[in-house]
Amino acid sequence: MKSKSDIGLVGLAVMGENLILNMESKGFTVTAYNRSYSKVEKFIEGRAKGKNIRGADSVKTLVESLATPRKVMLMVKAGQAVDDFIEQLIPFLDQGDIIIDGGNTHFPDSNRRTEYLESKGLLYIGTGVSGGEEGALKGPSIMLGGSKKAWPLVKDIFQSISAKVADENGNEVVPCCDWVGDAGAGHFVKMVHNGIEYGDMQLICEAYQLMKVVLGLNADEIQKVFAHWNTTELDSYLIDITKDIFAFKDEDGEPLVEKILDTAGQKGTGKWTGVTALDLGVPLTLIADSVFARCISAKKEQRVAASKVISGPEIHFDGDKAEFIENLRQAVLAAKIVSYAQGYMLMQEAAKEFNWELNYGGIALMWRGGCIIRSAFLGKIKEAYDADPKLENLLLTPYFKDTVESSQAGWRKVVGTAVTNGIAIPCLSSALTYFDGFRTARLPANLLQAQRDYFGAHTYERTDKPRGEFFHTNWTGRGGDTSSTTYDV
Ligand code: 2AM
Repeated sequence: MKSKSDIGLVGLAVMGENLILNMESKGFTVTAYNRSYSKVEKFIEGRAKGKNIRGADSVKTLVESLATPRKVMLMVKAGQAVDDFIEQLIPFLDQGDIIIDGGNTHFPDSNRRTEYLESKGLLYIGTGVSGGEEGALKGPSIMLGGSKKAWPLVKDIFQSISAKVADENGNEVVPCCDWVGDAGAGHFVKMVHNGIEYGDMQLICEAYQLMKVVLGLNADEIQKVFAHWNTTELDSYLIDITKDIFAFKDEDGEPLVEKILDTAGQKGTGKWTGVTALDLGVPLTLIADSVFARCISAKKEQRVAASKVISGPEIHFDGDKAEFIENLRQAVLAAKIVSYAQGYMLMQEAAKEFNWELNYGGIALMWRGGCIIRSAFLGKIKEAYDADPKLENLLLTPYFKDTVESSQAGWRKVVGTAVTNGIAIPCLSSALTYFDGFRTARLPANLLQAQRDYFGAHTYERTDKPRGEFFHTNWTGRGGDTSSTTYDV
């Protein structure tokens, strides 16, 4: 074992342990530390035995065991525990040492901590780590942000342990790990990743509901559809596991999925994404609807009660099932494109707001492997941003524009069939509504502005006058000519 460790890792829950084992397997020596020391002993005597991993029994011994500049990665519970550990570490660290938070941190905390630690002469990294327990062990997607000066010092470690995807010659050498941007940018991008994950999952669930309820397909038939979809542009980890879920039988030979209660849980990252979009004024409709879909699913008792009181249409389908399934595939693909276009818009708006220079093509590349939303499709996004790093909206690039245009007839039929049959498809339909709004030159917001001006004198701009000139009308003859620039209602 080297006399000094390359990195220290704090927090021996399963993600932390797996990251340590992954680092060690790539030739790095790691010091392991945990608040409760018993976990260190158990790890050193167990999974870490015989490996280049040393245990530390205090923060002091942890720091003393590290080569300089020291690198300490925290994999502890997000929130106060991270701040507490930072405070414990600071007295032992020297200028230029690096603290890395790899937990599920909300990005404003990483913005704050970067500034705080830089003010003390230290460097900070907030990084998203995606791919679950298996990813942590075998190759996660790693999205780093914080003090840019720290990047060259940790690049080798993180790119070595990350997932890899193929280069243009088919060799699995391109790391799904890159520098995203300053301060909380890494955790921001991880948050958007999770929001997109919510959307992708909900789209698949809506497709399942239509196949089951409208077409009357059974689990085996649905399994075959997803297996086929996975050979198309929808090729992705989530479609792949969905196919496996439909093949999985309970002890009595029945599909397990049909026995699972239909109430979805959530840990809050989808909600953060939606709230951030509202804060920044970005129409992130699909992800927001996927969060609300989980919320309505959680109201099981209310839904069961309502289902007994409120009636809907009878299910009726006399079309061609194979044709409908192909339309459905196109609908999922088109809606997914809308979702990613919206997610990228959110990142672009955040970049403006927080003064980040985000690496958009690199983000698509980081998501190509290792993480939950990994898919072939992300290669196309990378190509689009490589061709035009200042791209405003993915829907305007040739590949995505052509795909959505050629899918839209099928997409509209699917949404129409769902609406006629009374099947809730919040994401498939709201994505279509967004798409139609986005491609409409004149929306009815002229009337909205008139209403605002009527009741609140909020003023409006005119089509026959230059932008930036505001008008107020005395709509009723009562009131006055005073606009809300002087008073607000
Ligand atoms: P523990 O084993 O001592 O509980 C995941 O929960 C990891 O975060 C565990 O390693 C846990 O340490 C650590 N953790 C949770 N809350 C913490 C806190 N307030 N301070 C330090 N570590 C904490």
